[in-house]
Amino acid sequence: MTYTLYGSPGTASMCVHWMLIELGVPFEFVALDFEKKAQRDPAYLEINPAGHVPALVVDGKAYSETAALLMWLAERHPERNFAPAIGAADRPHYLQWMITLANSVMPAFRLFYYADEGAGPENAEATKAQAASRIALVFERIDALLADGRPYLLGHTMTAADFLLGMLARWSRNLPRTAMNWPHLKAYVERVRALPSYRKTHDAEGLSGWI
Ligand SMILES: N[C@@H](CCC(=O)N[C@@H](CS)C(=O)NCC(=O)O)C(=O)O
Repeated sequence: MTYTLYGSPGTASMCVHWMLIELGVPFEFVALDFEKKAQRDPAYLEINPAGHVPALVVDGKAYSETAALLMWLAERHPERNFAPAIGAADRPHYLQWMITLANSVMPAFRLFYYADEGAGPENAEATKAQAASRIALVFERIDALLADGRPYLLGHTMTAADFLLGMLARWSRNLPRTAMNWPHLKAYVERVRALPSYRKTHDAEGLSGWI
């Protein structure tokens, strides 16, 4: 089994990179140069026709979609319990949060950071404001959930959802209200970003501005 992760520092590939580091499995990270539009290179489009990162090549076959990759990696390494088993009591909440983060929060971040894509460059500021308010609504719900003192989104153990949320919290650093504006979410962020695997990912990608 070999893993090759195609990504770009600080982007959606970060949470998959982080999970691979946390899993301690061998992998190769291929950084695409967004400045040179490497994600639109025909050779890369063969790997991910959407022209997005991340893409994960496993035993010669390419797969994409951030949340799907996290959930699949969790299943491929069941010994780490990053996904509640089928039939487990917390499985519905796990699925609910993975879908909410992938389906509501990630697209809102995409709108915020690629604001021209929403309603054209002339409406970019309104698009950003709309995106930020959508993210705030979900952060509000997550903060309420974390208020019971649970260390991770689903409870006492880390799941794939924490890799996704930990990365999305970092993306909020340029929003009018960052994740640090909610007290329980702030404590959560401080907890996950202190994890050795998070630090290692941060350093490996040469990131700054959040730790
Ligand atoms: N739905 C995709 C979205 C991924 C996505 O938007 N990736 C961004 C980086 S955060 C990207 O590849 N941007 C480059 C581009 O759109 O040209 C996923 O979850 O994997």
